[in-house]
Amino acid sequence: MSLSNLAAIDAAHHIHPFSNMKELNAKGTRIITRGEGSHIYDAAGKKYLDAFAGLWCVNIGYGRPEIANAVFNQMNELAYYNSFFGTTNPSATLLAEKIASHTEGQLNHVFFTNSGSESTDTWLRMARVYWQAKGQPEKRVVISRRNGYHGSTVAGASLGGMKHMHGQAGADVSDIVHISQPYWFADGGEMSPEEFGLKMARELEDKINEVGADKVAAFVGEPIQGAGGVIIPPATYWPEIQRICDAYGILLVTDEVICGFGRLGSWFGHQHFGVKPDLAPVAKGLSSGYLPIGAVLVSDRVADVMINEVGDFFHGFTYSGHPVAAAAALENLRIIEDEKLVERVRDDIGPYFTKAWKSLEDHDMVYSAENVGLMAGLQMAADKTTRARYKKADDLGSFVRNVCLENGLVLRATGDRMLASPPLIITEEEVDFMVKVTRMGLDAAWKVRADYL
Ligand code: PXG
Repeated sequence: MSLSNLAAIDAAHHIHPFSNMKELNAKGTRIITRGEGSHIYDAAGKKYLDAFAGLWCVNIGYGRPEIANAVFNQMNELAYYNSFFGTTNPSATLLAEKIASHTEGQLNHVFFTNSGSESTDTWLRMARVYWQAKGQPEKRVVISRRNGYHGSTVAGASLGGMKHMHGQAGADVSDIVHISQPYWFADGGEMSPEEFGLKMARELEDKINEVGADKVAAFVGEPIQGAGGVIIPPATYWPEIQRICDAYGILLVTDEVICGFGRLGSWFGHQHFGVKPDLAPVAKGLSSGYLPIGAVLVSDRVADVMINEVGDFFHGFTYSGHPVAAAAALENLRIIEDEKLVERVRDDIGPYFTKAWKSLEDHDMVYSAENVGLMAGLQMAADKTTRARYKKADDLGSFVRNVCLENGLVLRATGDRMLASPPLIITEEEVDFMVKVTRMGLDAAWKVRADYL
């Protein structure tokens, strides 16, 4: 099958997620055919360093035969069985134990889903059912953040703070309200990042008082916002959020779909920031994307009520605890453990990456190049002292991304921020290549910057 044939078939039949299909069909989709280590290859044989790990998920890199074998063996042994009517399968049970073992006792119980979005729907229902069972059914309101991302189901789109998503088919789930994000570059003004972090966290307190603590079920936030642009909160933010959730008896939910499984140099993002969530949705790095699987990690506080007070929780998916997806995830976690990838990000490749990425701050286009572990954002600014922004920010980000792509590097752009999230197995040479090509993109942008002012 020729490349142009495949692109034509795709244009005729395949509707892509988050895509302008008219534009995409006109220019033709890129067809990715192979992956190995930190690299992907397109149908024309062109090689790219995938500094985005697919979609923030291929933590162990592409092409690992261990996972293929684990999946093959599990499919031959037991391709599917459900966990609804008093049954389980060994892979699902052992996976629950394995995940819990990395939460330091904080999140001892696991409910399986197939994606981050399903995990969002699951914890939202669970949080409300928890308060019902505690005799406070009016505690239903969930507070989340503008420019947060929690998935694309109706609940995910409602909980997320993406205006363009709310604008399409609405933010339909009731009793969800939003507060500001801790994005100091954009909104911090003359405040120090520390002052600003406290101010943003205290918006939660203000919102709880406005709604009434007796009506608020939970607060949710990504430890570091991913799709929103790798917004790394000031150090004062999360401890203050924890204080407020404790003071008002609100469940704390950390959305670990991106931060979980090593990306920040800790098993989970909440551990990096030193907070103790009651619930935590995960997906992506749980299987490194080899098969779809997600979960909600549940603390003893919530699980005790769900198990001892609720009775039946009328919720679940045909593929909750799917044996093959669970086998892939178990093998993925074995690899992360055996190859000490979390420690590698914390102590070795993470610090190397920090130094390399930060070196881009000398570039005229760049205000800051920040990261935690292997989750990185680069902020472009039209004026480095005033933090004035390029007016055509979306086009500018796309321009830099396209130059990188032409030169064999996959980076992500969100407005005037460039985002990176490479596989945890990335080598020093690959980091050097990544920074070199990013600099090429920035150099090219500098030459045409007037077009974006
Ligand atoms: N929570 C977070 C924090 C996520 O990043 C989800 C939930 C939903 O997961 P699923 O598996 O249902 O997609 C995500 C997903 C982007 C992008 O453009 C990010 C995600 C998905 C699609 C695009 O950065 N994150």
